Amino acid sequence: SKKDLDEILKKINKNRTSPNIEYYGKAKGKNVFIFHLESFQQFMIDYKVNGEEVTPNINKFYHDSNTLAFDNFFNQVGQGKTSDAETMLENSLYGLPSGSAMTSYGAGNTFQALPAMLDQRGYTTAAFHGDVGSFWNRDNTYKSWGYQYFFSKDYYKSKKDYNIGYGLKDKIFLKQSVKYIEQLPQPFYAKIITLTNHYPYELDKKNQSIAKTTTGDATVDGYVQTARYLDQSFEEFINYLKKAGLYDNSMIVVYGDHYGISNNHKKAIAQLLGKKKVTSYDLAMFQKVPFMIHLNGLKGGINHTYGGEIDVMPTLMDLLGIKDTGTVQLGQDLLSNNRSQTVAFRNGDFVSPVYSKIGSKVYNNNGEVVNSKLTSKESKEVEKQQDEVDSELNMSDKIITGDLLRFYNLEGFKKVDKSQYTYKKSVA
Ligand code: GP9
Ligand code: MN
Repeated sequence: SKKDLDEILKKINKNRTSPNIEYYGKAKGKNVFIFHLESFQQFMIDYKVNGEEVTPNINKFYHDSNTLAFDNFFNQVGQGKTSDAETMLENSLYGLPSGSAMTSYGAGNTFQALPAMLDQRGYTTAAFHGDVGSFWNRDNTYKSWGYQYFFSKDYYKSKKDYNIGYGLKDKIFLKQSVKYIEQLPQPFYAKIITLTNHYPYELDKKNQSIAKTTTGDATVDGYVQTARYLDQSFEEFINYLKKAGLYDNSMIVVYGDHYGISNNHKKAIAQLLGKKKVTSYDLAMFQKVPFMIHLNGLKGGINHTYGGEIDVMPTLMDLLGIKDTGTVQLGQDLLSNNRSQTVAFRNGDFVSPVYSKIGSKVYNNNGEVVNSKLTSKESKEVEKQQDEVDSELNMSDKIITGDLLRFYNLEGFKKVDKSQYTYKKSVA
């Protein structure tokens, strides 16, 4: 009800951070790319197999002097996987405790999403993906989020060997996407969702350019091979942008949506990380995914703040110079100096620079279990963090399951009219 929303707003208002003036508005009016690296984890950055970098091009981008990268950035998805990542990135709301928010609420709910905000500021907004439009209910949800265009599989030329797994192979997908991107009126906001680096990490022979790992775990060992393919696809895409003259006037945001190797593969993970065995703490750290922002003239470097997908939208809004003093969002700008660094996982566990809580165990940042060593003051601190996490997840669930944004009049924002968007394309 409206009353729930008022209570939530009170808490959100208390947690609002102030933007970092060094970065505020730096991307104002620029084109924006959100480049989604499917199942791509942070540990792959600079990772080598037999002395060979698996993803040299993504590594180069990561270390570019105009790239701002975050090396303590966590995926926070639940069962909704990719769709949870998308929900967090563009709404700063969590996915649900079970199922997918996009599937269950994407069509019916009111949202105040980033694409809609930009749409209302004169941007062209478009999403690109090589799977069918109905997957994760994207074809409905994207309308609610203010996407003017959704180029799904129907928009792409396809032959039998163009596809693998869920859809088009990334290189083929990206090559054709650029033809559409070039025609978008600028400034635009374009989200590009890759697909090939997806479980079970299959790749046709001619696209294999690095040997599989040798953990003996069949679903794990192909991961570096499809990650390498993704790396090459990414490089090709960057080169297209340079050729099209879009590289220099765009903010390019690159992120990994969630783990590629699940916790069911502990032995293989230990081997990949060069450890005897992995603890729950190691597995929590294994949930890091890349988050990088490239923009000409942006002060780059590697930022160590703890954060996650929920924090992306406030970060981008500040960079774009969009006021967020009234928004209903649960994340905080990663560049803000007074942000909280407690990162919630969807199951209520959390990590932070000092203490992390996984199940009932409290870990320090050396990965040691410290439950019995905490002073009562420290225990209280951890409890406070847990309360913060629980309340954040709870608020998010209320907002989504109660469709609370329908009661909220965000200053300067016009309620999205879904009927003005159609993504139809006659299928040949
Ligand atoms: C499907 C793709 C995969 O279109 O986005 O989703 P995932 O299985 O990673 O959630
Ligand atoms: Mn995914």
